[in-house]
Amino acid sequence: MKVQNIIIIALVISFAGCKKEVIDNTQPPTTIIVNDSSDLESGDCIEYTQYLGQNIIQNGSFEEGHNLGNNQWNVFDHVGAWYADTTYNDAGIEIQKGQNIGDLAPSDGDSKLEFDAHNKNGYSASDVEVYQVVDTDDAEDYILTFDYSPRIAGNEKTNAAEVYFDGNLVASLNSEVKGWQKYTLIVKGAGNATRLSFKGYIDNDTVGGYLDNIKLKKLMDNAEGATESIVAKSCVLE
Ligand SMILES: [Ca+2]
Ligand SMILES: [Ca+2]
Repeated sequence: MKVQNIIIIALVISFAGCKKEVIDNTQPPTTIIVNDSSDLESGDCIEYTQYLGQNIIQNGSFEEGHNLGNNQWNVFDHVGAWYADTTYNDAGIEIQKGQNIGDLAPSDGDSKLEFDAHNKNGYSASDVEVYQVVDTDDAEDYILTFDYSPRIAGNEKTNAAEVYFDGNLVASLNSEVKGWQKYTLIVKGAGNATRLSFKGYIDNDTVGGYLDNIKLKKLMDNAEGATESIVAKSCVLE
C-alpha cells in the first residue's frame, strides 16, 4: 500500500457513542484512542487521518462515452456507465463539451452534464434521471463527492435536482447563484448493484443544473488497501 497524496477536507461524521481511533497528521504520527465519547461535548471536534479506497464510479467526469467535439453538445441514452431512466421522465442525458459552452466551464476536464437536457433525439421531455450501478460492500461507509452548479441565476426552481443512493434521498441541490459547489456526503454501501442516481427537477424548460466530477470511495479502517488519505474531522453533533 502506498499513500499517494493527502487532500484536506472537512469531513463531518457524528461519532457519538462510537469508538474511534484518532491519528493526527504530525510526523511522527501520534495516536490517541478515544474509547467513548463521554468526555466529549456537543460541538467538540477531532481531526484524524482517514484512508480511502479507490474511486469506483466510472466516467464520473463525463469525459467518455460520447464523440463530441469542442464546444459541441448532444443528448444520449447513455454515456459510458451512466444511463437515463425514462420511467422518471422521457429525457436523455445532455453532455456539453468545451470550456466555452453553456455559460460555465466544466469543474473537471472538458465535459459536464446538464440535468435539464434538450428534448431532442426522440425524447419528449428534458429533465433527466441519470444513474449508475456500482458494487459496494454492504453496510460499509463510503464518501460521495460531486460538483453542482445552477445554469440559470435568479431562478428558484429550474436548477433543482435530487441525489439518491440505494433509493434513499441523500441530497437536494438548488441555488440561484451560478458557480460550482462541491458536495461531500457519507453514504452506506448496500451490496452488489447499488444504484446512484441524480434527478433533475421536472420543469422541462431545457435549462437546469450542471453536474461534474462524481467520485465514490470506501472509507477504509486502516491504510491496508487504501489508495489515498485525507485529514478528516469528526464532530459531536448532538
Ligand atoms: Ca468533466
Ligand atoms: Ca429546468
